[in-house]
Formats: sequence, structure tokens, C-alpha cells
Amino acid sequence: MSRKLLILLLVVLLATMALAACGGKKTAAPTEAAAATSAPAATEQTAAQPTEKPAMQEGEGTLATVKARGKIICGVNQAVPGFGFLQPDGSFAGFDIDFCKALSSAVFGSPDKVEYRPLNAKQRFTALQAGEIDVLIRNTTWTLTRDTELGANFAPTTFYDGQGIMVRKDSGIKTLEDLAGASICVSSGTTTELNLADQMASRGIEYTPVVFETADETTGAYLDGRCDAYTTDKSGLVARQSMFPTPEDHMIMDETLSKEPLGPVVRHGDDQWFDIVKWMVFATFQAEESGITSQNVDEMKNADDPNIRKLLGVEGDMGAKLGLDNDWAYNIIKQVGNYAEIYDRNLGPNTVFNLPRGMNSSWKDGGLLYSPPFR
Ligand SMILES: N[C@@H](CCC(=O)N[C@@H](CS)C(=O)NCC(=O)O)C(=O)O
Repeated sequence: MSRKLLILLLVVLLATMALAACGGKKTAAPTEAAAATSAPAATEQTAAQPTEKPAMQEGEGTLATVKARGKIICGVNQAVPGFGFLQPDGSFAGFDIDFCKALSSAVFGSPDKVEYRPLNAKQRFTALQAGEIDVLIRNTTWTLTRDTELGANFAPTTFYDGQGIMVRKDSGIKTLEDLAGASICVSSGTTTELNLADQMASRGIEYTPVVFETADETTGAYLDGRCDAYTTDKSGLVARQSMFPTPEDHMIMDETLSKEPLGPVVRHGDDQWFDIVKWMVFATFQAEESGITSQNVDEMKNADDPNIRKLLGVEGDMGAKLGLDNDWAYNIIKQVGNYAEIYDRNLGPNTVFNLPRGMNSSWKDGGLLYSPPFR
């Protein structure tokens, strides 16, 4: 049997297995765990993914591919308002989307050279591995397994989150123990599914996971009363609650089940592109720390502070070291803003979410955001 035929057979077999294991029916098998322990996740994930021409050609770095194509293909969420959301007019908006834009500004000097590729949780790593996207910026948690077996390289965390649980206010459920015997709606291919299983097992609490592939299906089932609770990242809970017909009837429990550091992800094997994505994020942190905003960035070019001058490309050729123009970070700040501007635009006091910065503050304000030196 030829190698090609064998691979084809394997893909068909895995696709059948994947279809059998998901699709909105009750299952207790955490799909990502299965992926991580049984076979290289690439094969498991490929099964769920339509085959498309890879975005990246062999022998080329991602930067060269992206430049030749004239746009970045950014893997995103379409269902989480405030983070990654497909709006009625067909455009994408949110905190994660702004980091796709910032990358576009760094590479092209314009925030609009992006093709957004909506992906559900299960599809995302396959799409990244197969070269169908250049970067994944989609409420994705950094874990050891993803960093290794899933072939992912995580850029700095842009949003420190934790897993929460939502229940109906009138349910009287307040603690994890109150969820004994409950059914809990959760999305497949997520850390959420795995953490829930771990936490409940370690406390000896019996429950029924009801697993779906998309946020719409998961929250739909919860709202239809098919589950007593709904769990995901706390950011996701707040985001999805904003879409409920009567948000005030639901509450997020105090309990935080996990650490969910969310940030951009690239493929293993392209250090230059990884560096670009990392420093794109750091530029937004550093700009906030240095008091540089989209409004004052032009004046700031005249600053005496050598660090600011290097960041803004006035001296030091920092952009050239990344393979970019020296005004790459200037363009990010001018066109998309510093971290605080990005946060406030999407999640801040003037939005329905009004999420306190908390851990997502600059280290100077007691938070975790810290950029290495621009030198
Ligand atoms: N941060 C977690 C969860 C991310 C996640 O995909 N959450 C779901 C639940 S809200 C989601 O965003 N689904 C959107 C969709 O696929 O429609 C992870 O990386 O596994």
C-alpha cells in the first residue's frame, strides 16, 4: 500500500473517531487529554479540520510568506464578545482581534492587512500546525502539553484569566460541592473540560459533563435548561453572559478553578516570526509603562529617554533586528494603541464588561505585565 493511501486511510479513520466523539452529545472523555496522550495531537486535530492549501510554503519563513501574500492570516474566535467576535456587519472586533491588528501594523505599517479565520476550540491547533494560519490569537491558554506535543510557541500572556462557573441565580448553587449530581455544559478541546474533570475528581464530586464544540451550542444548551451550570474562562463567562436574553438571572460563582494565561500562539520552528509576535506584545506593554499612547506617540519621538527612542525607532535599529521596519512599534502604538488603550477599548469602564484590570495591570501598578528591555 502506498504511503499516501495509508495516510489517507488514517485520516479517514481518525475523522470517523472524532465525529463519534463530539457533536453535542454527552461524553465524559476530555478530548484534548485524549489527543495529548494517545497520538501526536496533529493527527487527532487534523481529523476535525477541512484540508486547505497551507498558508506557509515549504522552505520559507512565515514573515516572508506573509509579506508575499500581503496579509496575515489570524486564527480567531468569532463568538466571544469583547475578545473575538464577528459583528453583524461582518467585521471582527475585540481584544484578541486588536492584537492581530497590532501584528499587521508591525509588519505592514497598517492594521488592516489581516484575514480573520474563525476557529472553534478543537480546530485551532490543527489549523496552526497545518500552516493554515500564521498566528492564533483566540483566548488560548498556555499549557505544557500545548507548548510541546501540540507544537505551539506561546507569546507573552496578554490576558491572565481563570476558569469560572456560571449558574442560574435561583438555583441556590454557591460552591463546587453544591454541584454534586449536576450536569455542566462545557466546550470540547479546551482546558476548561480538563480542569473541570480534574477539580471534580480531586474533590470526589460526581457530575455529568455535557460537551459541545462551540460556545453557541454550549451556552444554548445551558440556557435551554439542559445543564445546571456552564463553565469556561471567567472572561468567556462575562462575555457570553452579555449576550443572554436576561443576563441578570445568572451569576458567576466565586470559585476559580484554574490558571488560564491567554495569549498569541505561533508554530514551532520559526524563531523570527515567534520573536516578532512576542515583541509586538511587549511593545504594547512597554508603551503603557512609558506613558506612550496613540495620541502622544508623535511627540514621544522627540523624547530624550533612550529606551523610548529605541522603542519608537528613532535610534538603535530595533525593527531591523526583527526583520521589520524601524517604525514597527511606532505603527502599533499609533494605529492600535498601547496595552491600556487596547484593554479599555474592548473591556474597560466604557464597555458593557467593565472588567477591572487586576492581574492584567502593568507591573508598575502591581500587575503581571512586564516587558523586557527594548535594547
Ligand atoms: N482558554 C481555554 C478555553 C478557550 C475556549 O475555546 N473557550 C470556548 C468557550 S466560551 C470558546 O471560546 N468557544 C467559542 C466557540 O468555539 O464558539 C482554552 O484555551 O482551552
